[in-house]
Amino acid sequence: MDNSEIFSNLVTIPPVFVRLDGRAFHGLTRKFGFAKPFDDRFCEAMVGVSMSLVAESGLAPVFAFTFSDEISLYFNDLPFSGRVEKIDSVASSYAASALTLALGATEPLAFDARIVQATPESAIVYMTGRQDEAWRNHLNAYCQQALIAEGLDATVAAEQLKGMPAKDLHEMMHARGVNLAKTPAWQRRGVLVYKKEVQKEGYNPITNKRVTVTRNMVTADRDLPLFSTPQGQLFLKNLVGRA
Ligand code: DGT
Ligand code: MG
Ligand code: MG
Repeated sequence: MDNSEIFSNLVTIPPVFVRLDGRAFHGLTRKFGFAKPFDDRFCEAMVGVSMSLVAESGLAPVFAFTFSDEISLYFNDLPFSGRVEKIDSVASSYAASALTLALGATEPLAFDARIVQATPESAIVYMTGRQDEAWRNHLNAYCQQALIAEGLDATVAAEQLKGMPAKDLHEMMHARGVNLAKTPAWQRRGVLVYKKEVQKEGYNPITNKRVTVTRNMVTADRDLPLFSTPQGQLFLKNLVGRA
């Protein structure tokens, strides 16, 4: 039989990132009236989706990193024998469903998905780059909001900020009494969701004794180190090395 499903055998090998990004979320954030430049409820919903992807989706990424409307999932082992179409479509549709439920949305929403081929070394570079992007996005979002509050049209504000060096954006907000180095860490550095080993007190009814057991708990770290520093690089090395 002629097989026209020409991409169905396209496979990739781990490690890889799968990056999900909300489709046209400028519209979604407007519809929901999310706070600008950062909305706690939206961020917590994205963190919830990331936790669900790590713990419950069956896809089993090692960790998830999220900021703005994107989530990067890191895989050391791939589901669906590495089949690209399956991985991208299941990950993005799972995220869309989970976010719809988390927000109580009454209209459908969507994520796109792409695979980023990695090595343990390039994974560290990738994560440092995404956190850089979170910082740039944070600077831009605050400045854009400030200009709009001063009466500028959104398009004009965006034009004015385009290509402005980070230092100048920082200065611009400083002049308005906002120190962008002091905003909540999750806004500046993103949120990491990963499995953390925790010791739990338990009780063995057979031996009638208290026991300490080690459990893997999915946790969200909202106070991340700066990945570009030596401490941050070590943090990433340990993270990427997890099985
Ligand atoms: P795309 O990804 O090309 O389909 O289009 P968008 O609109 O999703 O664009 P993108 O992904 O570059 O930008 C993310 C949008 O989400 C951007 O319009 C800002 C918005 N957004 C993200 N986080 C927040 C938030 O905390 N509050 C508000 N008000 N908006 C947010
Ligand atoms: Mg988007
Ligand atoms: Mg985005």
